[in-house]
Amino acid sequence: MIVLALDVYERERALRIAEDVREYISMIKVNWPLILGSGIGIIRELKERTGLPMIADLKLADIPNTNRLVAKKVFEAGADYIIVHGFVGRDSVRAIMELGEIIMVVEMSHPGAEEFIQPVADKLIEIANEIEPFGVIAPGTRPERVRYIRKMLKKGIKIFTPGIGAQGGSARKALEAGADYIIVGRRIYGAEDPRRAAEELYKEVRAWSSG
Ligand code: O7M
Repeated sequence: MIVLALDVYERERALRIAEDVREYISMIKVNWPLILGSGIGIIRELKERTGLPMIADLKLADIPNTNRLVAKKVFEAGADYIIVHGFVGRDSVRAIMELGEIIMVVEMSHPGAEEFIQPVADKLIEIANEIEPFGVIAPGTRPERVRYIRKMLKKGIKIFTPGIGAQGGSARKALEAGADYIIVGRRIYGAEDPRRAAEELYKEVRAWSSG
């Protein structure tokens, strides 16, 4: 239930960290820093080295045709899931879903999310309940919002919560509130010993999961 947010630039470093922490994580999330730093081929390389599902976090937010053109290349590159924004509307989201599995942003973890995205979270939940993505993004920094989103969201749609660790969110609180996966970046890849950091987090999460 830990998703590693591998936000480093360098290919070698990304591969080394992924291999080091592999046994403690469930998926790897690749965002623009790694894609721009190492090229899109890093998705398949990480997938082959670790055997883990890959999430491409591009937060796509364009017209349906452009979303489709981008998503096609990213799925072809080996991504199992693509993260998309819902605020651009159902048609843009559906265009990507026709090509593969998606995770849709319902509410973000940073303070600025309160300006625009939190006020429309109910509408985004409504879209998610209608189109049934694999999962949604909810703020690990606001467990009360995770609890609310869990309550409003159709059963079976997974909740991914970024914001754990470096942004101040607690893994335990996010999971208690209903998160299925916690997304963690700097707390693992920024640690002096990423393997130990991942192991510690894994134990913390496992201890909580088993009650
Ligand atoms: O643990 P961190 O703070 O180093 O990294 C968090 C990762 O999650 C990083 O890749 C962010 O881009 C991403 N993220 C957020 O931090 N907040 C959000 O609201 C959404 C995401 C995300 O993954 O969106 C899909």
